[in-house]
Amino acid sequence: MSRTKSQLAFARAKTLMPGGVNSPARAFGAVGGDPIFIDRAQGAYLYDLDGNRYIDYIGSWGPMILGHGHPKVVEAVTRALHRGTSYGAPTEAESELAELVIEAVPSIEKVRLVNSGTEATMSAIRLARGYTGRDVIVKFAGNYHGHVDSLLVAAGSSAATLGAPNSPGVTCGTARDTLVLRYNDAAGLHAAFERHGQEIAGVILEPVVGNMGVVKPSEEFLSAARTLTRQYGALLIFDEVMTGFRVAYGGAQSLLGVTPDLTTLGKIIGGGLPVGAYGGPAAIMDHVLPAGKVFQAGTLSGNPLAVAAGIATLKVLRDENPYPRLHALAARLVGGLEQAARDADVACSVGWCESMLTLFFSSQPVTDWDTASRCDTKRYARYFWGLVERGVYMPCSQFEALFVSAAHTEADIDATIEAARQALAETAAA
Ligand code: KE4
Repeated sequence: MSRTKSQLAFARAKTLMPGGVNSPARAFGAVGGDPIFIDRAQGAYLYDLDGNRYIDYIGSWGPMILGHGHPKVVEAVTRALHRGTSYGAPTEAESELAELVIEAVPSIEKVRLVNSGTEATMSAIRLARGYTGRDVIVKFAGNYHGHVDSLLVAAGSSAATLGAPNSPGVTCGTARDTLVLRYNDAAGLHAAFERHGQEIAGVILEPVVGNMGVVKPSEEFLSAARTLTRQYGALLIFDEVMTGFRVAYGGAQSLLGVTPDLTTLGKIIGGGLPVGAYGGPAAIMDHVLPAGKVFQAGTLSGNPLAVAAGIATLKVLRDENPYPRLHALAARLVGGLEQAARDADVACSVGWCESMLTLFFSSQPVTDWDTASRCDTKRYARYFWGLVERGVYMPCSQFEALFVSAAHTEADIDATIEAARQALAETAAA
């Protein structure tokens, strides 16, 4: 496959934007080589500048659950476009999207629309701090919540000590209010609350993790998070930016049977355009300006085009219910990948929840960042490129989820399994 035009485009982009991209995950740093520049997308497929076609499993990192260019989304955005692109004033469409979210997620009585998942989590932790009057936020290694200063923090010297910045520009003062614990470690969470319980404003977690690869919570861990936050008067925040409307129409909380105090959303609720949201009980959300005193604002929040794409997407998900078929397609892919890894004698394990999954290059199950970080990322990189050469576009990092969309077919899944079989055999030989 020639990718000359992508290489030339990347050389130009690097002279204009840091690293030639507008989000680091896209720069292929984790797999090496030059990123592929996309010309267009349709259904389950991406087409690069050189005309190569790929079966797409990144789906814009989650939003494209219906596939690219769904006619109802295209029609809704086109119709909105001709009525103007932004007003900076309230519209009925924002209430319609809010109603769809509130109907889908019972723990949400009121919701505020923003422009990204990062804005949603940043606002949710500010609200938790404003509502409780406390400072400390608990997060978990391997969970990513966007580039919020308070959440760009590495674990402190020992799990029960407050965090240290893990990016230049994040101050020690900011990091000091963040506690980073081990995911799926109920005992560690108990210890942290015993030591800091009266200072903790909120606990934020991915209820099904996508950002270390797909990792499910243990019942004990999730139950501890719910019990301890309630016992100490802290808020439990489910970051469902990725899992919201992805693993079920009601999100991961509808599958796990645990009700958070706040939920953050993004990705799918914008249907590929910029929308994030945070929501919860009115008693908490009415602390947000102008109903309350916790400040949060945004010029393009509730943007008519983005909201139109979100409404159209959620209505298709609600009315056509693709979830059983998404589950079946993902199950077919999981079975095929596991068999291909066994046949190639490559040690792999799978993390999977509905239409998001990860093939870990690890002989042991991945349950937290410690086990995830022991994966063979070099072999994953060879597997990634082996698939690219065969027209399959997987996440460009071992520590990401792949996504099956409603536009994928069984033939796409079978072609992917065959490509993976060949790519895995190559990695075994390397
Ligand atoms: P954004 O600010 O990128 O819209 O959302 C941040 C965010 C928050 N919470 C979760 C659970 C997320 O997964 C994300 C963003 N996900 C990454 C990929 N795993 C986005 C890709 C990128 O950064 O380019």
